[in-house]
Amino acid sequence: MALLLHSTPERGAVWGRIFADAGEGFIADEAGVTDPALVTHLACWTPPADLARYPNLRTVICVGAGTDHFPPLPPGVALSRTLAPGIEAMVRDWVVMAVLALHRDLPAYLEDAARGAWQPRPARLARSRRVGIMGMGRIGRLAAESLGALGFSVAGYSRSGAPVEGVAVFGADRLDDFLAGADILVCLLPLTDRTRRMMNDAFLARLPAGAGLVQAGRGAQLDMDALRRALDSGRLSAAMLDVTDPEPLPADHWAWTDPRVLITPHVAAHTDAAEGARHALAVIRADRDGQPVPGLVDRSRGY
Ligand code: NDP
Ligand code: OXD
Repeated sequence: MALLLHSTPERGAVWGRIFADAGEGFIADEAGVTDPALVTHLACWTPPADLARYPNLRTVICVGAGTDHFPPLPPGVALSRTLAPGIEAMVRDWVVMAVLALHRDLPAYLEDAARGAWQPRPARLARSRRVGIMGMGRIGRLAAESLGALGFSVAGYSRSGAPVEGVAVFGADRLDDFLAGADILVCLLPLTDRTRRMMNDAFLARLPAGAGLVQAGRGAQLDMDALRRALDSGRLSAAMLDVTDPEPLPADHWAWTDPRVLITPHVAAHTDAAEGARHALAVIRADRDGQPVPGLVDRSRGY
């Protein structure tokens, strides 16, 4: 019984030490597989092409939080996404940065600065700004807590509408009400059949005039042409994106040079190697003990 890591040598070195300390079988890369039948777990960002090579494979562990890029797995093989406090904290930090940037007009000040223009603008109190977070999962809840602590008026939106303490959560049947109250909209949704291209012209038109958009989910959720139209019409005042469609965003894409759009290249989080290894150990042990596997992805709903 062993875990095969399909990743970088740097990650392999950290995982190797942690697995050795834990007394668990570990293979640092495919070249080190002497007997494919020994491989019971595989950890990777993108899986190797031939998973059928491993007849005793039980779980594939995605070393990140989102698993939308995973192909179908062989029958009986479970998919686990990495649950790591570091991923969640890093995305939360990025979202707080982006919301503050839009709240305090950073895109406009950067544009002024490029021209050497000293041009103060009126500022608003955080409590007068309504932030709507789409996706009240592990990251959305953390972001809601931090933004609430900064004084923003925070609402949430999720498929189930499950309650979250201190946040008004809207279920999928109340999208219109949710959007109408989002001065700054934050997307922290997984990419699924339902959320692909969700943010299109009709969707953005339901936001208050001059709203801000913060996108840290997945690029394919936002129609980039609709984003441009919403900025041109004034429906949106500015946007900050960590994920784009496509990725990488081509060097000549309009969004790079539009002063209303701030872009980071999908860097809101990366998985700390040690945290990833600890998640993998938890998966192996839960599986061995017949317990629910942490981070189990429900592939029928897509997350
Ligand atoms: P979770 O699975 O914990 O939460 C997902 C949330 O989205 C849940 O609240 C869920 O609703 C909601 N949801 C799913 N589908 C819909 C839908 N169709 N309509 C409304 N709500 C929906 O995920 P995480 O918080 O851990 O991560 C969210 C996403 O963030 C990841 O899937 C990934 O795409 C992205 N991400 C981006 C990173 C970056 O670097 N930019 C880094 C890490 C993650 P319910 O509660 O009812 O199930
Ligand atoms: C993730 C990511 O899903 O980095 O972990 O996007």
